[in-house]
Amino acid sequence: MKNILLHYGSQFENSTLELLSGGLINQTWKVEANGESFILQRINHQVFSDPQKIADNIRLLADHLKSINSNYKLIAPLKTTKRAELVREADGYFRLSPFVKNSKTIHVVETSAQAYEAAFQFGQFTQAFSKFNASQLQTTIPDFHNLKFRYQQFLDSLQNGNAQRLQACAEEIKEIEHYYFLVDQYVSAIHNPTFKQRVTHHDTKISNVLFDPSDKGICVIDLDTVMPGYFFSDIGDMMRTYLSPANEEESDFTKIEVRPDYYHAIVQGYSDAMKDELSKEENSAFFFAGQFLIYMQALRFLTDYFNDDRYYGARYEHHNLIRAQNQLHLLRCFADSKLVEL
Ligand code: GN1
Ligand code: MG
Repeated sequence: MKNILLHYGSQFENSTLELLSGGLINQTWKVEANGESFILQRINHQVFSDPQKIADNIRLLADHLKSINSNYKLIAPLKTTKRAELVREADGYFRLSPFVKNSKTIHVVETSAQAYEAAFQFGQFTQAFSKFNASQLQTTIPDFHNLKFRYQQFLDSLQNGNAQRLQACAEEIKEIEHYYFLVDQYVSAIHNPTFKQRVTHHDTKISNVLFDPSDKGICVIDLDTVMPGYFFSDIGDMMRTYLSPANEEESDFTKIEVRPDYYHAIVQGYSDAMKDELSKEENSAFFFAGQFLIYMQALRFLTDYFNDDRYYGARYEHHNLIRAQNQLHLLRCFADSKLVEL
């Protein structure tokens, strides 16, 4: 780690590192050097096959903000002494960003006010680029939130996956098939010109928002999956991860519930930040957004279980099955919640 940091200058000679609890894909550390704080991240290059695209995207976005004199806060990575945005090592790519002073991250959403703040921040992020042509961005993970593609990967796993696991999961397979109408709804949405492709974050979990000490949102972080996309991706992942007090790791499914006040907070926060960006059709698709993303995550966990956990990994034998069942349970709770459109 010290070697990596030295690419950024000699002030990192006496630095200390603390591993921050990370996601399933990338790893993150907080670095202290010379009285200043930074964030160091290792990018999983199995998942992001060309990390330079991430850096190029962030630079395009930063240039755009500058060209319109926007004061939107975008956290761009620091450059090495050789002016590179990434450091390549045998075990992946690393990048260093400034740590925003007086900021904190939250790992579990505990109030609907936090859900509102986060949704406002993700809405504001997309809104800040409303005059930017999103198709200029490069795709850092192809077909990342393409539900049709995810369904095809599921079908492929039914053909080629672990036979024993497939045999034991007839119930789950049936349930996944039962929700196929969501794939159809997704396909018709993306063919509908009133659903616009915008600058979309694609990873709207709460730990990707920085908060100030009084729980006001400051900005969003982790721009790896920023690509052209649809509002229902960002809204959907907020619903998937904020509505229930128990997360995707919970194996006691009785703890999973859908909190209506959190749903309304997400819709309100996002709408307040987006102002009149969303079309009438998009405004009627908030509930679809939640179904779309919860379903896609159930599909991805189950597919990975059939593929012997090669994408998400597993900390115990049936980990990805539990995660898939958990998400299917959440999907059922969401459908039963009778949440009406605002
Ligand atoms: C992965 O690494 P993390 O936790 O931010 C995944 C998301 C999933 C999430 C499920 C690049 O995100 O799409 O929703 O796991 N990211 C990638 O926990 O696959
Ligand atoms: Mg991420």
